[in-house]
Amino acid sequence: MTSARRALAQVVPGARRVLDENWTGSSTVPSRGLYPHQWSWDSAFIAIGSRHLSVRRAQRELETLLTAQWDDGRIPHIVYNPAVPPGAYFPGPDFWRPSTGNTGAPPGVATSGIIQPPVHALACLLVHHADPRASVRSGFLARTYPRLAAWHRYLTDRRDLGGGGLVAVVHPWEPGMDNSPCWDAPLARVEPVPPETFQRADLDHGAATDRPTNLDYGRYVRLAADYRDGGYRDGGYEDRPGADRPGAPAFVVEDPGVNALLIASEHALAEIAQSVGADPRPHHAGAARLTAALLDRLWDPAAGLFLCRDVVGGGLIPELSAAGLLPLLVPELPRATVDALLRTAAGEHFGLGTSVRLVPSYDLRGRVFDPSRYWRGPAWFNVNWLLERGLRLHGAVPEADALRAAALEVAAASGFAEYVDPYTEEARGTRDFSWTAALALDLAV
Ligand code: 9YW
Repeated sequence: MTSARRALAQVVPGARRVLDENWTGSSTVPSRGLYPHQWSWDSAFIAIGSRHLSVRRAQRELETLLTAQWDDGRIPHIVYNPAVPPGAYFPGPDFWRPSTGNTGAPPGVATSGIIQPPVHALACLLVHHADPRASVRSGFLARTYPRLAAWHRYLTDRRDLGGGGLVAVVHPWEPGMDNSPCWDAPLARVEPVPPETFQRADLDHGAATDRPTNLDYGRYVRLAADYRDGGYRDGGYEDRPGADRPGAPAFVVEDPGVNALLIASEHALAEIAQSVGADPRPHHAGAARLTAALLDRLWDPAAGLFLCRDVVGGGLIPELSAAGLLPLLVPELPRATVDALLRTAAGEHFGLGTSVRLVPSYDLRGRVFDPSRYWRGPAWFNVNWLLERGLRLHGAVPEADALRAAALEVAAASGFAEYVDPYTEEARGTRDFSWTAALALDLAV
């Protein structure tokens, strides 16, 4: 048997086992030990895979998350499982409760107050595609459409903190790439809380050399606590420029990955609108506006990559992250930009198809590249799944085929690892990780 065939034969039963073991009855935990609750973008990726096992389960996954939506439209990044002891994960549910005021969080469900990348409309559409007749019969899109539309409205209306038509994130956990080197400069302005004021739970399950540092955590806690204590208010301080704007978050970044995913999801929402008899045109127009703003504000021709914008400090952040390749998911990207991104992906900084088979999360030549530490170098399966889709969308079929084959082989060989060393492809982080299993399954079938 060839290694590609062997990988395929292992992926389907292995991925099914992981997804079954991590299913709680209403959603799927990313990992039983390290991440024992429901995470927002994880659930979107998980549903994309679990639709091949059970469409009803994939629908339930997404609808459990959407039920935790706040009044302002935000989808929280964590929905806590009340059956799990509060100390099993830090920050636990109590952390996010503001001392005063009504946040508009739904009653009866404990959630965080920050967000993650908007992959949900894309996931809902793909779940619908898995069995359109059953989906229509069950009213899945009719139920999810208004919530997805409110989610996108929250992002475009309340999170355009830079005023240039893009969504901004206010915490490094929001773009889902917690300790990306892109955050080093904006985070350096944040005063960390003292380490003795919080108790990390992640180090009980993961190697300290694979995880963010204590200093990172001190800053994450400061930013999250400040946002919470400000009542999760977004905006209202734009007319007070400068780093000391009262009430303004210290960390405000426009990330190309988050915005590219919103554009892809806005196109999916147009298709969803069409199938439920709503007007798709506002979603197409929204996607076109975001695409223009993305090109205008984040494209760096010299790097041949999209970069992050530091809204508080001003200017583009000169770090090359795989998030900058994700605009390949945008259908209306100009051909010259697509070609430049393809050259960058294969070039010395990401080495795709030349020095590595899976794209690393960060510049192989970067000043702080580390093949083991989380989002500072390792290859992640969700990023590679997104890139595979983007390559295919723009006609780079041999590159997409090679990436697909490598992802399947490495997912199975690594025990469905959370991430891998991009050079050696050795497993890092936790094993039996749900989105690795789900996305491998999606690539396999
Ligand atoms: C943490 C659950 C989450 C992912 C994020 C990833 C990590 C939480 O795990 O963050 O405690 O480090 O960075 O993208 O959604 O899988």
